[in-house]
Amino acid sequence: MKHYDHKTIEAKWQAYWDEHGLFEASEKGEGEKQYILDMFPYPSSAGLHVGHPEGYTATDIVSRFERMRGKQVLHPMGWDAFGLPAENFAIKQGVHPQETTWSNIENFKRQIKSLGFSYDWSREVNTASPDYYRWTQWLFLELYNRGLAYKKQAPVNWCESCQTVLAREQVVDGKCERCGHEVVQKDLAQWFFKITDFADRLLEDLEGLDWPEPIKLMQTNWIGRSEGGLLTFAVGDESLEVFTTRPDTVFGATYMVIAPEHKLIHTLEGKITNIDQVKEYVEQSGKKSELERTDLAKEKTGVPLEGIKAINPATGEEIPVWVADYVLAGYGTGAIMAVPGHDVRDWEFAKQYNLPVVAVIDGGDVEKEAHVGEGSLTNSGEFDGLSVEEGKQKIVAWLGERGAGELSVNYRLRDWLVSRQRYWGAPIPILYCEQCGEVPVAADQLPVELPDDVDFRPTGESPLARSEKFHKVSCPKCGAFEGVRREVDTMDTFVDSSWYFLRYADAGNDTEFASKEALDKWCPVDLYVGGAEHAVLHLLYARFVTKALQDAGHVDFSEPFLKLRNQGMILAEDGRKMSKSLGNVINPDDVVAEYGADTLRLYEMFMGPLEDSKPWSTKSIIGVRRFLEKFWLVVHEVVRELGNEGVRESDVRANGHSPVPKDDTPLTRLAHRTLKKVTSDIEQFKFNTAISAMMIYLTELAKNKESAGVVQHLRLLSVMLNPFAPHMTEEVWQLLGGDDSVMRQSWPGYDDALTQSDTIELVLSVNGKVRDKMQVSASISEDEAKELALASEKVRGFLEGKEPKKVIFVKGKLVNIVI
Ligand code: ANZ
Ligand code: ZN
Ligand code: ZN
Repeated sequence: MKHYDHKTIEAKWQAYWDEHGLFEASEKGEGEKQYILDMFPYPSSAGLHVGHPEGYTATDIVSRFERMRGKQVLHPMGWDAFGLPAENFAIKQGVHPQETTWSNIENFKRQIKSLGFSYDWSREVNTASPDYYRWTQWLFLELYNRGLAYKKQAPVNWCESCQTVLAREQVVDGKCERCGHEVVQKDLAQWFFKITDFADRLLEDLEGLDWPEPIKLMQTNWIGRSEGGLLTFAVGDESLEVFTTRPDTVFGATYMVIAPEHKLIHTLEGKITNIDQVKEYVEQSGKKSELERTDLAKEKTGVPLEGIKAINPATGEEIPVWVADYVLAGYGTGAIMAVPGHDVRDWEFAKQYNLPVVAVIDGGDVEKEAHVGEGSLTNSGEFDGLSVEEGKQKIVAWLGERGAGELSVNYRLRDWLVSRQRYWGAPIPILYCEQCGEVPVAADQLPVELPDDVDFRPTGESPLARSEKFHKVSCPKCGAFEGVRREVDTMDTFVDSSWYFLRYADAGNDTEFASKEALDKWCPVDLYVGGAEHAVLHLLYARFVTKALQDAGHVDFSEPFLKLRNQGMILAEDGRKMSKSLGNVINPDDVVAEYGADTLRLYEMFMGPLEDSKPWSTKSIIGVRRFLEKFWLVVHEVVRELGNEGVRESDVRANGHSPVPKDDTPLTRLAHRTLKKVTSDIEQFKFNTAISAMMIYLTELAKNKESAGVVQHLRLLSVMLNPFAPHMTEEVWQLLGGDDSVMRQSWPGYDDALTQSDTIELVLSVNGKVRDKMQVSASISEDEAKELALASEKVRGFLEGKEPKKVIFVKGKLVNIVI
């Protein structure tokens, strides 16, 4: 017998699938469409991590399963290829990012292909190639033309040492993630996408999505909708607006605080008597990150604006105005009314600087701590006695009559900062003309290609600024050649990935980002799988872009991903995170070489529930390999016993090529139960328990090698197991006389009647008390059951030698003996 030689088998079937184009999603076809998508990887130089094939195997199982169920499946793969690591490598080693990226992609593709995933490679996308980023630039212009992309001066995170703007998530504990240098706030002109216009739709539409609840919650919190009031306080001739979720507490506002960036500091500069001290404070807080500023545990700092006072519009009293960095410039109005009696941060600040604390909601002791809970209003004039909710409405209305208040909704969500002072990204398609100002590049001039005559060393300005070639351009508006420069910033890579799923529908299109027909045919995505680390940004951006494109009439749906599932993290054997520095990284190439792709796939699905984090275990991978070897062995033994002709005949004799055995034997009942379980487990993403069920089935098959229907059972197992272990099941299918490729077989249906267990647990009781249990055949007769009950040792112990008065039998359940 041939041993299970995974190398030859896997190479053979990968070539076969390729040659027959079995993974290509066809534009024509009958079945319902299913768009099954993986989050595309960044092709790093480290190559594939064992975490990648976890999600990829899950979607591959579902894709293969759905194809067998007659669906038309679109299952594509591509590369999120722009990004910082390639550029950093270029800075250090002098190798052009294009070169490293393209060779990394080649390596990634080889690795992914070696795992037998059923991707339609004819639709591969690469975000760093001009025929892709041309459409990323087109998207930018679509947004620009609809007023959803704009440039404005804004405080951004800036690393002095790297000389670049950083995304919020690249700032770790106030330091640059790359070099550890302190990050400062800097005012720079940057490009933004107006995602805030979509805040309400982004919230409301979450409801209809089949996504994990924690992810929906994180999106909800990120958008952070708060209802409250905008209240106006007079400060001399100026006025100071604040956003508050607690207008009911306005009588307790004993001071105000503005953010260090607030413009009032400049407008009132002449009146502030300690302006030097204030300016010094403003400069110091510019060095802190948002996290440090809002950290509840950190001591609060602040400086009073001496020489000015505000008037509380409810009490008419004069109150001081402070500048303190626990108030953020980018939220609400960048100023607050401080209510130390009922807000924790205000309370701490007031205690520290000896500011008055007044209780305006009863039920607490504000001398000891802020009372943040419910209660009725007090010290609030005519509003005393109202509840918090009533107070909010009535006080805003009352202040509104005097032009000092209105209801308002505020969002935590900010506009999306998309410009980067970096090289390896899509250039922003905007020109600056001395005559005409900001001018968008004409659509037929796209792509604005990345120049290659650049120096990557960071200087604070995008490397594109120093390319000669790049700026040789005329103004599309006035035709001038002189005094025209291109925008030198590139786009955040999250822009590239905000729309890539649309491109797969029509990846080769060179006149549109995708045709209407192709989008109608395939989109939106039916199933999306990836890590939970993309819970907020990527998913939110893709949702925003979809809605913007819907408004522009380019797509007919409002949500890109109907169903989302997360995969957990695969940890090292020692339970720690796999990392190069710990030397505990498992390379998928080694696993494929030693055990085979089928084993790796099956093992990663067998490790536990998909969404859980779980440690790698070499011992378990060997166990999974043994399962495949056992299947291989049983098939070979049966084939040897019957001969090839015998295999064919026995199959026809069994029941004319029906995929599932139909006779009423325990083995057939097990087959139907297994099929039912595997079917519903795949539907529910419970791949590990599906595999266990197939293992049990195989154990029984091995015990029944000689039985008449065994060929049919083995064929059934190769169909069921095919989505999980596609290569070896093809080989086995062929050995068992199957025609064509097993992946082209229909997913078989089970017979529900045959899934009923053939044994039941029979309960034996005496006078209604359970005394014994027994496994018996489900079809046990009344007489047999009664006989068994009376013969039970345990039952006899309770009969005390008496003759039973009555013996009651309930079919399928119990025998009760009455004495
Ligand atoms: C008075 C007050 C009294 C507040 C009270 C709270 C409790 P959410 O729920 O997150 O929207 N706030 C407003 N703008 C701020 C800023 N730029 N920086 C820091 N804090 C700011 O929070 C809204 C509350 O956060 C507002 O309501 C304001 O404090 C504070 F018993 O106003 B409140
Ligand atoms: Zn840095
Ligand atoms: Zn011009």
